[in-house]
Amino acid sequence: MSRYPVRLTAALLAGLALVALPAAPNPEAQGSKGTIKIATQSPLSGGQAALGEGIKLGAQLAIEKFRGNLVKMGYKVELVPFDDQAKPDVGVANAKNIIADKEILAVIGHLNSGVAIPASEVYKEVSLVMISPANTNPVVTDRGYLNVNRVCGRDDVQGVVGSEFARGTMKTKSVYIIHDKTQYGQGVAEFFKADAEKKGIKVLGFEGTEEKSNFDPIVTPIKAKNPDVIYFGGIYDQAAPFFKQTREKGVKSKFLGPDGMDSSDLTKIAGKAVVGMYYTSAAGPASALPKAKTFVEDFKKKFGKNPEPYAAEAYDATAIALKAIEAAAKSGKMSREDVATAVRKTKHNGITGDIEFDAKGDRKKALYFVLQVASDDPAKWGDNKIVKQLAIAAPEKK
Ligand code: ABU
Repeated sequence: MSRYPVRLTAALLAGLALVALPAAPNPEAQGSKGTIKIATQSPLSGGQAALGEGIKLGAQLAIEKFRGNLVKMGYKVELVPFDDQAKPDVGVANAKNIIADKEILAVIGHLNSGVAIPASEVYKEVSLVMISPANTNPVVTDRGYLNVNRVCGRDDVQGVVGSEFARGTMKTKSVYIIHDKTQYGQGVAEFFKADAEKKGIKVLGFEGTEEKSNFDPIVTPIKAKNPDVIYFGGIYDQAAPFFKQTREKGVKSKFLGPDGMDSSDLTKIAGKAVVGMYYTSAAGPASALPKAKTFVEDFKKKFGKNPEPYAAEAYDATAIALKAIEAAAKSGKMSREDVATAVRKTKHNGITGDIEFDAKGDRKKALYFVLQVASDDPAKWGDNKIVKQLAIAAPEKK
């Protein structure tokens, strides 16, 4: 819709709306000013679809809940979900289609930092704002782009939360580290390793693999070295079969990992092998978020299942996007850059807490958790025990 970037026309229309529109939305008038689209980008197919679908549904619920004011102003507000398949090239191809659709004023996504980073280079070309619910790699925001924000924490903090827990609570003396060679998985594993070594934990191995099914060649040397802990920097679709096979081979080491483990699909695939394991997360579990109670109830009622981790963050990210678009519409300046500027200034009391962005787009104070898997029943993922809960300020750009 070419009229959004035209500030004068938007201002004129906003002015007319004050005079002409009734207080309650008139269904026939909905869309009279055009359509505003919010895109999501996340994996909706493949092994990481559980988390990706949760992000899409969290955004959908927020649009239904918070679009009222924009509808009253005469806009139709729609969700347009894109499947990035957790693949950088697919995310970038989608991003090119997204920027070509001028009705899209915000992107909620991605799940994978390795997809978000190149895709956001495309959004940047047209100052299209991206609010990430889940991307934790520092590079996402350290580039200092006006259009890139996240409501979750960062791996340079999460890795340290993990190593402190490994040393302090788990009394770990030795660790074997596996990662998935992605920007996220290798990145968080490196942050964990660097701090673990500082704390005197002996790193017996540090290995990257893209293997998804047969972990025999990796498990054999781990078994020989018998580490106290095995840390997996990656995502549950790869970690779950790895953990399962590791236990089947008689390895007794404890398991630990970052937020890539945080999905009910971890237990769906690995079953009893992961019960009792610890993981860190930057996704707020519903039990730690009193304000998320209604969200969880609404989500279950509408979609017939529990929200996966990062669905609540997608809900908050979408609420922020809508609030910013509303502010931009009211000011009569509604270009994509205007919306990006408004997002950066938005303060939001969301279901995951108070959200405010710093100058580089990080949440000023983000939540971090250490959790323990409670059951091999995927439906009980929400019952995982919160062992530690922290709110930590985003690190300054180095
Ligand atoms: N932080 C969880 C999802 C993985 C990523 O950031 O790439």
